[in-house]
Amino acid sequence: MSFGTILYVVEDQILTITLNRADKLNAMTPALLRELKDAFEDAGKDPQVRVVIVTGAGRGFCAGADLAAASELMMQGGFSYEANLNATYNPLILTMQSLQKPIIAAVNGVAAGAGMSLALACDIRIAVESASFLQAFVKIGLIPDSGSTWLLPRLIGMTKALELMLTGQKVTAQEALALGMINQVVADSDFDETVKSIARMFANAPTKTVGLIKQAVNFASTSTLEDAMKNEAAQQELAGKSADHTEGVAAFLEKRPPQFKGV
Ligand code: LHQ
Repeated sequence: MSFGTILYVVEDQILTITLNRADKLNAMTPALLRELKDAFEDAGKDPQVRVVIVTGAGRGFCAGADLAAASELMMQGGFSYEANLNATYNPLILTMQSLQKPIIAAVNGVAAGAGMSLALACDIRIAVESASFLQAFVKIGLIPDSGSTWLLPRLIGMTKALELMLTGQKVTAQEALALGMINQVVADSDFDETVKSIARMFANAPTKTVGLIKQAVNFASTSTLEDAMKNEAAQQELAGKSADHTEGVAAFLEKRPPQFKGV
């Protein structure tokens, strides 16, 4: 795969997508948003990909919308915030949520605005000690976008989510961990290896089932208990017919580690 604003590397069934605009803290241009969405779509179709890592080049994870590029678009006239979000950011976040493979945000530095939303839309978030998170939108007179108003309260509760969105205050990696916003904080020196070992675990997991778990949890977040259980039953029917389920049970009975193929 060849892209201009991101790096796309598949190794040992692990896809690493690196936002590659280091000098602008990987701020999102229209091209980067398009390429990111294409990359996740490709990941969904490629059986060689069983887990995705999203990270940033240089010292930042992602500083949100590239404000220079956005203001250029605005200067041209006729710019609609609504049409822009509906055409670019929203499809990207929905593509990530519907990807039936786990996505790990390797938050290597600051995640701001839609860059924070991008991290929130991943399934697992591992941050380096020096990382930080800010709902920068209010600082420039905008409301949060790219799913933050939906994702953040679900992750950390209304009280803190609203506070962070209303103030735009910066949260350190340790604070984010205490809030339940991220899964783990790792020392800079151990970061790459920790992220890789989590990705390796997922690359050897029953990928089809992992995708179904993701689907079921996302479904349940907007459904009744009754509908959630019906959906669990339907998804378990699919998982139960997977080769990995057969292998998992056989491995248990034979007292050996399972060899999951992801199907
Ligand atoms: C940037 C950016 C950036 C361009 C750093 N753009 N260059 C959707 C639709 C339409 C319109 C707008 O928005 C949206 C969604 C959103 O995401 S809105 C939120 C947009 N993001 C922000 O408001 C965050 C702006 N950035 C910052 O507040 C700071 O840069 C943070 C706190 C992220 C990092 O601060 P520092 O570590 O002190 O770095 P820095 O500010 O010195 O930035 C380094 C360089 O990156 C610098 O460029 P330069 O050429 O001067 O070295 C910045 O201008 C550039 N940069 N963020 N979003």
